[in-house]
Amino acid sequence: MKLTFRWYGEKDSIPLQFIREIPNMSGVVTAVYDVPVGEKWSLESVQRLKDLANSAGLEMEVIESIPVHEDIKIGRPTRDRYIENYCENVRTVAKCGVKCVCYNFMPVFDWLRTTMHHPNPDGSDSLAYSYEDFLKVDPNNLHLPGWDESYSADEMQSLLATYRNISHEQLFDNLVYFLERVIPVCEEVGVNMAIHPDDPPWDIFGIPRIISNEADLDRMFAAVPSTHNGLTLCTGSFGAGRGNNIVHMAAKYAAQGRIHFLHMRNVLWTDDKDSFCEVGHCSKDGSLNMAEICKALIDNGFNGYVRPDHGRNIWNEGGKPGYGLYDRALGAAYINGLFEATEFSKK
Ligand code: DNO
Repeated sequence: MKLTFRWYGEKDSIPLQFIREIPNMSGVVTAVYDVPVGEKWSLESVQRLKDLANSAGLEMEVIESIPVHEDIKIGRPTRDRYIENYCENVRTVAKCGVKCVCYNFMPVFDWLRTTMHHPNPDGSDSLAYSYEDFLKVDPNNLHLPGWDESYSADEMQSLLATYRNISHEQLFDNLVYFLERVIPVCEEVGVNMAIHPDDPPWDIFGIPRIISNEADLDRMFAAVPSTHNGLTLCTGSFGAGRGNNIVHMAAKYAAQGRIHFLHMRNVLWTDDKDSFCEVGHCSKDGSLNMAEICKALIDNGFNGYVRPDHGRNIWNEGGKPGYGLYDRALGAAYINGLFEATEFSKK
């Protein structure tokens, strides 16, 4: 595996040198953040990120994300222009040595939590989703740090209204339409697309979500079989869905050569509904068996990019919720240990 770390570009408060000092760290996962969704990224802006990473001794082989414009997800006539831009962006990042692009196809909302500061028994705090609190959430008044995009209340309302008239089938067809045009470019330039699952993996606010479980992935891969059409196995996102067997999914999609990117984190299911909170990375801290997941991946030939996903807020760090340095660095150390031990035990 290749260990990587998410870095939010020059505005990130975490210096590249600190990332470089994490054991076994190979590179950063980043994006161009100052171009509106759907527009083209200049070669210079991507090259600048690469140069910064390289001069700190880090690679930049993974982009997270090139966001997908809502018109593509909705299937508006303007989608063709945005898809062309998307293809152009894939070509541009490939020119700078990028091998993997993480993206999602969630309407309007990327990850959703009901609190950014759930107090944990160990004194840390973390992101959490509570079924009870979700019932009180007003979708028109959400402020969730870390998203690729944010909307005004009016835009949010009109988008929600549009999506309430879009079925799962239509959304899926729009994903296939997008992939049928983007994947050939990826084949040409050697980039793997890695779709990020819905987080949490179920419909929210009455709008459809289509990458929530194994059946959804199978349908997507059947429609566009190229192995450049792959996934980001986000253990925490899929793992919030109690019907998802992550060990089985890890084994199956690793064997198919479709896991291009791995987000490793644990979640703890906190009630008998669908509430969960984010915890430390170790198996003992949460509801997922991280060692079994790692073994399933390695046994089935996984050798891709990995990054520690959201950490808790520990040691009074503050900063971007989920994306502080400290607990993600602990997560990286844990991932190193898991992979090393699992690989060693196979010898
Ligand atoms: C959350 C992240 C997601 C992810 C996007 C990919 O912390 O895992 O925001 O970057 O869904 O497009």
